[in-house]
Amino acid sequence: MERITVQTQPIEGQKPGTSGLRKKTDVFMGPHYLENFVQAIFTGIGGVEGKTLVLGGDGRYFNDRAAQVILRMAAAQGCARIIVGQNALMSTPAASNMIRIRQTDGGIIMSASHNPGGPKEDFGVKFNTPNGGPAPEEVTNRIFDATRTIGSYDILVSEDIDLATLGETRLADMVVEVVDPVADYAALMEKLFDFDAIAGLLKGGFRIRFDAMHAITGPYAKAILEERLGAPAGSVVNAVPSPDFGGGHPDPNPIWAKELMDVMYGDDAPDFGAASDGDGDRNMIVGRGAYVTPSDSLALLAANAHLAPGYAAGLKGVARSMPTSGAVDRVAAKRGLDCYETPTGWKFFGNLLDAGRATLCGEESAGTGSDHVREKDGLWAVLLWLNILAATGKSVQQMLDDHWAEFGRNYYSRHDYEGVDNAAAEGLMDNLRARFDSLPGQSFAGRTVASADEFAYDDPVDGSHSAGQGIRIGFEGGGRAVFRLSGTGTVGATLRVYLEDLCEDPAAMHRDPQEALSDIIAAADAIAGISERTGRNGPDVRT
Ligand code: VG1
Ligand code: CO
Repeated sequence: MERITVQTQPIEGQKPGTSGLRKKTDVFMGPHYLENFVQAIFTGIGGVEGKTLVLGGDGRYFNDRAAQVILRMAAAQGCARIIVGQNALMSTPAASNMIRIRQTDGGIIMSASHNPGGPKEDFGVKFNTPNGGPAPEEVTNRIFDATRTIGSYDILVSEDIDLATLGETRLADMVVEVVDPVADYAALMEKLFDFDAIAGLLKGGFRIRFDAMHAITGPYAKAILEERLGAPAGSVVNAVPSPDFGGGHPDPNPIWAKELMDVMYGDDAPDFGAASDGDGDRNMIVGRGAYVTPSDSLALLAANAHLAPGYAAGLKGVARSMPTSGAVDRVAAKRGLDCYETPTGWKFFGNLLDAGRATLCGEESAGTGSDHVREKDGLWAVLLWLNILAATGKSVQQMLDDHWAEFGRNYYSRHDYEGVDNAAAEGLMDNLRARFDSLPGQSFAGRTVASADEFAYDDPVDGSHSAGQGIRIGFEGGGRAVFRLSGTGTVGATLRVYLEDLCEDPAAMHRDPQEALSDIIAAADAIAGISERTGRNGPDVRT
């Protein structure tokens, strides 16, 4: 086996976004593109010599080829061991768990998460640190710096490594350990939740439908929900990971998981439905005729997590990303829990979890998780919900009704404008920034602005500062509109507008969110000039 040094030069734009580097697949497949970025990761973490890493991905197109390249580069650079999921597959939360239980020096996850996959769609690579979490900004900045100075990379010339057979092989001096990607994760879930209670619920005729959206959670959900917990075969649908996710968009929300929504709102709907995303860290929860917004799900899990064995001792605190609704804050206030507000992206929860300040975390984008790993975790959320339903004997709708009766309801919706012209999107944000002083006191669509600013975060654990994390407009009476540009897209800009209003009137808990938020929506448009500046009549996606 020959080890060679390949000359290369920096490639523009290899800057990790909200969660790793995501680009069109053909960009990633271009000359040196993947190799440059992988080398930058290695350089950014001080080299891989003597280290142990985890490697896995969500199975999207190019996942298998990319894995071979990463293995050859690691072997050429003295890496001691790579623990790789069978067929280079591993969900993001399972990879986080593997990094932790094997105490590795980190891991590389090949995924563009909820972005579609295929030759014409998206691919991505991210590095997770030894705590199992996405690399914090200090590390991604070092990686980005390395992409700008790279001149060469070392790689082995070798045959492909067999990743289908479990067990250990060698690539030069490096051990390649092919593992079952599901087993350790399933064992962790069994420790956290009352599997007997959930199995009893299912045995009693409680029907579930889990939509894996042709992505990585298929094998996990089959093993856990059907094989261990006894849900009837067929409860898990779209369960075989496919390189293009069946031509779909593996993002669990009412738009992209419409097939599931139709079943859950149709005749003879099951009691409980759920879906996950490309890499298995997101979740959508829907009862019979009852969609649960992710912000409500976080609040409801925070209020009831103690019903599951893994959280019986109570929570140390909770955290949510800034654009996530304040529903969880109301739970925290009533229960006397610390509540943290972080920028968007799971990497900002890592320090709080490591320091034992928060147990549950969540984002409005269908991400919930806890200190059991350092990523959000789709199936974990599904199992916690099932555990709570088994313990209370309530339906999803009853859980929501009781929650709103106790804590009030934070009506919430996110409007996404996708593929917007970059300059138009930046212009919209800049225009808002320039008006922070003049907006308070002005009225738009009947709502008066109380505050206007741009969110910045000072990490309470390591003191790091992150600026420019989203523009917040607060209205008198408690409503809110937040404006942010996405950091995970690959074409143009995606403008996200997050809309929220608190309702404490018991007679008004069952309104359609779009209708309940109509004046906040109109005010947000009037303040930012969304339709005028983007040329769009309405959002592409409302969740
Ligand atoms: C989006 C979500 C954010 C999430 C991120 C990664 O980021 O809004 O909450 O953490 O995706 O999730 P952005 O920058 O596009 O708003 V995943 O499941 O795609 O890793
Ligand atoms: Co994801």
